[in-house]
Order: sequence, then structure tokens, then C-alpha cells
Amino acid sequence: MADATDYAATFKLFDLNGDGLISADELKQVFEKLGDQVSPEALTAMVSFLDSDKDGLISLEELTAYLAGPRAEPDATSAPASQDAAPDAQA
Ligand SMILES: [Ca+2]
Ligand SMILES: [Ca+2]
Repeated sequence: MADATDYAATFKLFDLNGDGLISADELKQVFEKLGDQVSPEALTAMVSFLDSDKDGLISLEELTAYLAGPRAEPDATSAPASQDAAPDAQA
């Protein structure tokens, strides 16, 4: 009893420009709306985790496959914290 309309509603939350695909930039904007700062590395990791056909975008089918599939957490919490690019010019 997969509720496809429920997945479609979730998908629409992320597909901000309504083109039927979720880009990394759209993911970023949604997370920022929720008050979360997500690193580009974590976004890339999330997209590639969901993007099973590797076109760089998440389709409704790909999101549905994830939501309907066996529970598997994207490995976004272990994003590399090595990029220390603080624009703190003290020269
Ligand atoms: Ca879109
Ligand atoms: Ca894709």
C-alpha cells in the first residue's frame, strides 16, 4: 500500500521550480528554510545517494524508491569537516 501521492507531496516540497526534478540547489534552499546550514559536500552526498541514474538530479521515482524502500540513512552526518575556509583576513 504505497501512497504515491504522499511521496509526490514530499517531492513538491523540494522541487521549488516545479520542473519535476530536485537539484542540489533546491535541496539547499529547503534546508536553509528549515534553518539548517548544509555544506556543499553534504548536499552532493545526499544527491548522489538518492540519484540512482546519476544524472545529478533527483526525480520523483528516485525519491519514491528511497522513501518506499528499506530504511537506509544517507551518510550526510559524516561529511568531511576539514574545509577550514574561514574568510577571516587578519593580514
Ligand atoms: Ca526543480
Ligand atoms: Ca536522477
